[in-house]
Amino acid sequence: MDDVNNESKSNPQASFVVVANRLPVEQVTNDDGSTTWRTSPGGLVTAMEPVMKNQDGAWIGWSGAPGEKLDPFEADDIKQVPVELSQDEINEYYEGFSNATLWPLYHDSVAFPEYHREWWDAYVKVNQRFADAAAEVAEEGATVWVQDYQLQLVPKMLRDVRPDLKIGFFLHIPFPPGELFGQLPWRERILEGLAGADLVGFQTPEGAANFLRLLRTRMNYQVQRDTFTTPDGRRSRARAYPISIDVQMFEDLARSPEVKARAKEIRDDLDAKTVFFGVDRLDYTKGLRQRIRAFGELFKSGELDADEAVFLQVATPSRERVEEYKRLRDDIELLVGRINGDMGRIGRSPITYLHNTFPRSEMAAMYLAADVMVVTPLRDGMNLVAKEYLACRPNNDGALVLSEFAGAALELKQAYMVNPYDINGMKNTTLQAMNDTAANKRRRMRALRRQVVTHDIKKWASDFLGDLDPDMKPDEG
Ligand code: GDG
Repeated sequence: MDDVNNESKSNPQASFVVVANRLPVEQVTNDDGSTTWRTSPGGLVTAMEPVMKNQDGAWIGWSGAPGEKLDPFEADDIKQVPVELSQDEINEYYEGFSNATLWPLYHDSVAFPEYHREWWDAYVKVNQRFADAAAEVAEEGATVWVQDYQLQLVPKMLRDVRPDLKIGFFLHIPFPPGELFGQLPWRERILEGLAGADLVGFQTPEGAANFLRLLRTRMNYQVQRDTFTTPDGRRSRARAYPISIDVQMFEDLARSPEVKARAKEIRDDLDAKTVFFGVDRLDYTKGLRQRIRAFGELFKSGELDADEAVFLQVATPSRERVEEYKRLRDDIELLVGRINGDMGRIGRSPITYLHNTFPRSEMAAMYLAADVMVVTPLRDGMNLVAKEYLACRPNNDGALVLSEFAGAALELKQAYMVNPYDINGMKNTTLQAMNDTAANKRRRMRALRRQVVTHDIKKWASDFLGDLDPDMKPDEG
């Protein structure tokens, strides 16, 4: 993490602008009680860094705290342009419309989406604020890349005032089929909002196809292959750009002596022949209920022996103020407690459950310690955890159990594939992954790693930006 230069600039201008719900920085409190900003090294920042540095880039986003009026500042050569959100807007735009309407609706309605007109009003208002900020920061002819479901109205709002810009949009979560999307009382506004971009990117070809079909059937736009024409005659495209990870960074971690030593410590502490591992944000889309139920049954039937196998599940705290997430946490903890209570003994629990966030090196050590990685979302845009596990297996050992409903399943075909709604199927495939021959596992792992190594996060950014503006195809190096 890099310390940030807090020198403020009132009106930064940039030729490349990222617009995302959150800024890539977090506020930290020093020992003396003062606060500074540090860049938080997520995948998106890593992908954008080379472009940002070459291009004089700016990042527009919310700081994460309510009601903070902050001046633009510079962090790690990136101009940070904070957008303010009041507590009411956090409740209605962020926790409400983004996370209790769009999130469940776009994930197959695995939880019930709530529709409230006040939430929509806040969504429009906040999207307008982000669009205004982008319009102010972007230089003449600049490229602006808008990120994710919280900001789907921004492309059109921005184009209305700045037709000179090249506007890209990328959706990190699935884009649902028309049967589900059609529930949204504001469906046309969202479609128009997205269609304001020159290039609309999705995780999978299905997402792009769902969007294009809706443009044709609900909006009467002309659609030909991946190209659509808006009523004012502008031609734009919608395509799949499966996101990835910084493979080299994870592989370097996994090869480092510290992480290797820590992985050994974890294995010693778990003291099991087979370590199964899951790590997810505690989110109802991730299939945690079904996964834990499957493990509970495997331990109960004796197909897994609690003296020989352990299931390590890290559940990262997430959206803790949203009702559905509170319920989920209670359910999961009840389930884990019951299984460990029924099947454990003194000094030994079949499930080690951690509700916590860990540094990236600890994540790498856990990936390295795991014999079988279990990734079983009910629906997921991509799923980076699956790719991170593969990046951390340079010795080509280990096994990946993967839900066919993760976007990643389209690329990671050699995984042990499961339908997370089919508990028996999931149990059988998990056992198969454990018991398969070393040669089979190695063959699968080699192919999986080849896919990830040749499709990293830099290639993702470069493919998208190259299609949006061929002049700015960044260095993939
Ligand atoms: C959305 C889409 C899409 C988790 N716990 C810790 C930690 N993590 C990191 C993982 C991984 C990331 O969080 C989770 O990414 P996923 O892709 O698995 O899931 P979402 O958060 O739902 O992300 C998803 C993604 O956007 C990108 O487009 O793939 O489909 O839903 O990187 O490593 N990281 C650290 N400590 C933790 O405890 N350091």
